[in-house]
Amino acid sequence: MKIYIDGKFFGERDAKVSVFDHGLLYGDGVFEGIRAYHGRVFKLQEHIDRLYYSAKAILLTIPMTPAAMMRAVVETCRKNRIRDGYIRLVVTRGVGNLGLNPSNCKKPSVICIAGKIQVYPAETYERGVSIVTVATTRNLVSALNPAIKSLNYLNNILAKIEANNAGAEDGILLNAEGFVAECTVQNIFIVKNIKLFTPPLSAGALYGITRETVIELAEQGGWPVSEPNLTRYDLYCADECFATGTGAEIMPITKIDGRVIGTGKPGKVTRNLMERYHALTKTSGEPI
Ligand code: PXG
Repeated sequence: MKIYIDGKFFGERDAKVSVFDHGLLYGDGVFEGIRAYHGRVFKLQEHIDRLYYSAKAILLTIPMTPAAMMRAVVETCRKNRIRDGYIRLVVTRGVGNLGLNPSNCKKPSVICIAGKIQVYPAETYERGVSIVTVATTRNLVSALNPAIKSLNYLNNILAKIEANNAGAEDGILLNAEGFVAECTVQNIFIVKNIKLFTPPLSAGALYGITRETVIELAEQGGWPVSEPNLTRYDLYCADECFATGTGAEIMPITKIDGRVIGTGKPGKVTRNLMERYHALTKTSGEPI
């Protein structure tokens, strides 16, 4: 595997960052998880836009243009002969001293890794997953806004540990007010009376690219989508529920906190969206 670091490619053994990089010392940096399907990078422009907005929000100036960043991603895929895969794009604050102050870091580092993707077995999509709400609340929007896709993922990791300990396949984070925010690395949707609902970003959700794609697909299909605050009651009483993310795509959720959702099987609307999402991955994206 060839890994891109600051304009050069390195073998796996030589692809290293400094122990003084503030990405490591403080989780000071931003990232993206992107997928390639059939020799195309899916939603590349959207991921690059989000990366630059995340960087802007933490006052990190990425030392290359968005166009050059897109070329670096495509080039990394080419060098690794990726047609279907997972791409991890990381921008760290760069090397500084042991102090917190980011102004000691002279140059952010850009890293791109393109490899194989570990997909969920088809059986998981056919039965749907069983998940739980966790006690760890989502980071406050006023403290560390979850809209920033930063290298500091401990809030999500703590939620994942709780879900693991409960024997569930993932966790749902509520915000400090008790409204639904999102799953550990996925947004959440419910379907009720042929209408779709997903939490607003102000509830502590990431501006998910799959979320946005699903909203577009739903509207094209004639199903209205709205973004009200949702409670656990709304989840429990939904007709259908699913999670969205680059890695898992559209994942049916059939059990929450031990309660069966809808019929207990992936619903009609969910299955229709899954089908149309797959069709989209076959036909669009930046050619490698
Ligand atoms: N919420 C959070 C907190 C995320 O980290 C999403 C939602 C979904 O966003 P996209 O743009 O992918 O639709 C994410 C996605 C993975 C993985 O394995 C995904 C993320 C981070 C780490 C791993 O899919 N981010």
